[in-house]
Amino acid sequence: MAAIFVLLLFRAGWAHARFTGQEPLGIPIDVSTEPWTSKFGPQVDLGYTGPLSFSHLPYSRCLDDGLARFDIGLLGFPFDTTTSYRPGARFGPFAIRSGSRRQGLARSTLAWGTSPEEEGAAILDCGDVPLSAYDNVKALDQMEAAYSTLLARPVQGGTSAAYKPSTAAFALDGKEHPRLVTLGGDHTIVLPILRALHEVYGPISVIHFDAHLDTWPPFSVDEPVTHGTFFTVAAAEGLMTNTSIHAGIRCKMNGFSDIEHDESVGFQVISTEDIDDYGIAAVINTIRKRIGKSPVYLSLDIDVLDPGYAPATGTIEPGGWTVREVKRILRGLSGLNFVGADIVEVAPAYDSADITGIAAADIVYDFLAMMQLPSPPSPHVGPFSRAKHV
Ligand SMILES: [Mn+2]
Repeated sequence: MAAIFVLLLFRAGWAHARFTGQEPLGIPIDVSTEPWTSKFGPQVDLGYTGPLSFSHLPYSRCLDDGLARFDIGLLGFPFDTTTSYRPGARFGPFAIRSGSRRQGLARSTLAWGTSPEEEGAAILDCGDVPLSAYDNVKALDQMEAAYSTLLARPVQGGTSAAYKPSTAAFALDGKEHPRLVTLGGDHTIVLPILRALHEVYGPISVIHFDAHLDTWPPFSVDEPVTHGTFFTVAAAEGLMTNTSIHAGIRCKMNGFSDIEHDESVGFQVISTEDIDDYGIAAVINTIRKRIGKSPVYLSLDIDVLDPGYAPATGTIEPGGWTVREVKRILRGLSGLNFVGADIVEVAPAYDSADITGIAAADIVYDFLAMMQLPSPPSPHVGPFSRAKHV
């Protein structure tokens, strides 16, 4: 019995030390006198080494860790048992974290002129929620409970003077709440997320990047919740305002009645082709006008991208947007009142050279900047010049 207890202590200490950098249990060894450290000094992990967290962020299993503090948390929902075609998005959180290893949140780009870290929010990888792979009703309950739990945590309040509170003005209790970027998972994960957000904010708008409407009426009375019907269920529960908007729609429809039903669920449609017919600025302005100042949740299905950029997904639709186009639209949405975001439907078993996971991780980096900037960044002016924000 004692041996088991000691073993458990050792395992807990090892795991804790590995992910938090804190001292393990036992007497520390003076590593500075050892051959490795005396010769090479303290070293950090390389891009391709070390335990897997998003962009090498500190990692905590936040649901079990009462000491975890964050303003923006990354949370994995490894769930894919309500997909209609190819499964595999339960491995999405792994693929997105794996794709993020070469990027650092302290590093800026010419396009942003800043970095997620520079904008001041404390960002933490809160790990994955262990969800039932056998019982969808239970899994949805687990997702809602996990999301609600973390939404109710106190915020850290920033890592620098650049930090700007963002949610207290919209929360029903008038308090600042953490924001979560969820790594899916199939698209159904949005239903329990919207349920949890509704408790804190009341009805909110949704910006939905996707090739598909996801507002179809339930296919059967017995099975109302799928990754193509969850928005209809959410609307019936009163979770959304009627000022939501899709971006990138190009799916084959059953008829125009699909669009009429979509409008009744509260959505306006920006199609994939609108970017060619009206231009990027019009796409951005249409979204901003539709959302206005209301609290808004952004959900991005990786299948909004062309399969050439993102083959690793469940319901492929050829002819989509480029990664560059999506990134440019996201920059243009900076300053909207985001209460959370997700990226879903990354199913890495269908990937080629990790390109989908890397693209998804790059988009999450953009979420983390977009959610903090008060307005879109100024365009980078001319070759090798400095953007306004720098
Ligand atoms: Mn979808």
